[in-house]
Amino acid sequence: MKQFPDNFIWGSATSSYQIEGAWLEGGKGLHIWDVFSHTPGRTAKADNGDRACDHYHRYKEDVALMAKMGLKAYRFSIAWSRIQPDGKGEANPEGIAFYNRLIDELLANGIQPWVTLHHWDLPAALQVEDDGWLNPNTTEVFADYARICFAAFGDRVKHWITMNESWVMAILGFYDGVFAPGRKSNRECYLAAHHLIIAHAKAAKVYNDDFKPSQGGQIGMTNNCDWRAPKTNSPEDAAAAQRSVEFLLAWFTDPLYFGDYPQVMKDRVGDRLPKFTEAEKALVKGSSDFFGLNHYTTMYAAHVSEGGSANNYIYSNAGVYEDQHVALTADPDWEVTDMKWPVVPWGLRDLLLWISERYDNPPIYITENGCAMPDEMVDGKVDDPRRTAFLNGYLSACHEAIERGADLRGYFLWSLMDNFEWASGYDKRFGMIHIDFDTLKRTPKASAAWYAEVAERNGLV
Ligand code: GBH
Repeated sequence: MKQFPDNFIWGSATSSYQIEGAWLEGGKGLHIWDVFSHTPGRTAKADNGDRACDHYHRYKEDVALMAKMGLKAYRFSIAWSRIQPDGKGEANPEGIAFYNRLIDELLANGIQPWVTLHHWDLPAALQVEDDGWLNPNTTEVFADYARICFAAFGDRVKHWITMNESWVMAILGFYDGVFAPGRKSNRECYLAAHHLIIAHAKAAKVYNDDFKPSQGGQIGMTNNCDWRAPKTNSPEDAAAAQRSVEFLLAWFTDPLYFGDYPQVMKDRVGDRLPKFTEAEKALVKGSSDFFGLNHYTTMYAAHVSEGGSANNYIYSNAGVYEDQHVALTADPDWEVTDMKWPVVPWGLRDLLLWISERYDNPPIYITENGCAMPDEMVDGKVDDPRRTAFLNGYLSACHEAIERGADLRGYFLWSLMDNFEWASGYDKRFGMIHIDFDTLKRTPKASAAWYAEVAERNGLV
């Protein structure tokens, strides 16, 4: 039986737009995903998050299920447009009150809140009036919003995550245009990313200067990274895999740990890649107390001399492929999830070791890992063997990475419950809890003790 470190954090994660619903309640303003999902053709079956899991109204029921599963930590995000309906100015008391109720309910059930400030739902007014993340001033506006949250919730919240997956916001939102705000530019994506990094650093500075001394928490950034293994043992493919990870992850994490973008990106992107001033480098470097990682899958990477390639997956997954000259492929023998993402547990192990080596063994939290799997109801029950197998594989990979020296301190399963899977709508089921979206009835998958069973089998309890 495998044993994880004693104080290892076990949790699950969600995000505001994917579960809350109540899109026009509580004084909430519209955000870019409200607008995007109501724009014809942007989401599967024209699904949207208007009602989602109705968590805004049913949060008590949801916390009770978390407690029953034995969760010790819960990562959720705050909808900026509930706190500031147009993204600026006075806080909306009803928005503050909702998150106060949720946080208090979690603590009353012995569950630590881990709070993400920005999981993609930028207030629409900031997009329409200021061009959102293309405007350098949005970094200031974000820091103001963060200050409101630290002041309101920081007496009870000790773990803050500024940005969820800046790569997704920049690439899927500004290059592929398949996510809000739906733009397609190989220049804007780098500019938006630049501002996301600086916004993170400004919010971290607000926390470190004005709140950390009295509140004593931690603040960091979460980035997504799928692993890239070289397709062959040629030196060209080894370089292609390395380059691909740098364009995906080091784009964001090199600035956090070294104060600047990877050289390979500067060389290849040229003047489309913004430059940090010396003051910005100093602000950004060292601004993350921990390494937040979201990981889902692995692909093989090969060098190509011309262009690289997009692929037929739901996401481009390649970033600006014409800047990279990398072709990504999957091994046809790999099992794939409902997202068509390959299940490759060893990729997570290798990624954790890559991070540990490049950034001198930082404390890492896996803030998301999980899979979409079919979960048909039979006689009022859900059997979920493929998800259980996925978890066993990925948790074993985590364990191996720890044994080999990675400072992995926690794991949050994506997701607590089935929810609005962005452009893919409601059919992709990532949850530990099945939701019948017609009745919004909740059914734990496999059995009520499912999470506990997986944990026990892995020696986690
Ligand atoms: C996360 O994003 C989000 O934070 C969360 O809101 C979302 O619900 C969840 O994951 C599930 O999607 O095409 O095979 O190369 C995931 C970021 C980036 C992970 C693209 C998979 C491409 C896989 N994703 N990546 S593939």
